[in-house]
Amino acid sequence: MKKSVLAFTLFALCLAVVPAMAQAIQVGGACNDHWGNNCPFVMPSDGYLYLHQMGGESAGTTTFGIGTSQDDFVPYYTGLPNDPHPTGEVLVGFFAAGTTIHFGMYTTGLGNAGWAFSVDNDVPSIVAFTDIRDLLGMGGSIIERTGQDTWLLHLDDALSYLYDDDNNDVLMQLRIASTH
Ligand SMILES: [Ca+2]
Ligand SMILES: [Ca+2]
Ligand SMILES: [Ca+2]
Repeated sequence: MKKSVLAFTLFALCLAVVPAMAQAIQVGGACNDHWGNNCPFVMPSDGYLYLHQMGGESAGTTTFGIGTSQDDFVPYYTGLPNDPHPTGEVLVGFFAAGTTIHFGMYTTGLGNAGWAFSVDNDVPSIVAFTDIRDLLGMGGSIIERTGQDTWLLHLDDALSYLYDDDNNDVLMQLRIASTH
């Protein structure tokens, strides 16, 4: 094969693959808000926000918490999903109606380690906090309303982008209560 033909073939391959990847990311971004939050959870009313880990399926080990970066990350659970600490519900705090809650995760496994944040738009974060192929049938969202005051986050962990986007690595319930 002539060099010029080879170069053109490679160029054509790039043209075919790069838009496909970009489109996949855009589909994941279908539930983003104007500030780049992946599937943002916005407080529907004033209230106390509680988290409750509900297990999950992953070989990785995840610390889940609140934050927008490694610098302000506050952990609430470690050892997810297979060895959670604590196991029961935890209080995050009081938030006003309209507040977007920022979640973060740190995952280790198979010699790797990585972070994902609901406010970040890198590939690990998009896989973790959105449903790129809409497998859950919620328009790309991972936030399932499960009751009057409860929601369930169908999260991938922060290393899942290396393997899959199966939206079941860490299941995290959110509950809002007017008192605590
Ligand atoms: Ca996902
Ligand atoms: Ca996964
Ligand atoms: Ca999984």
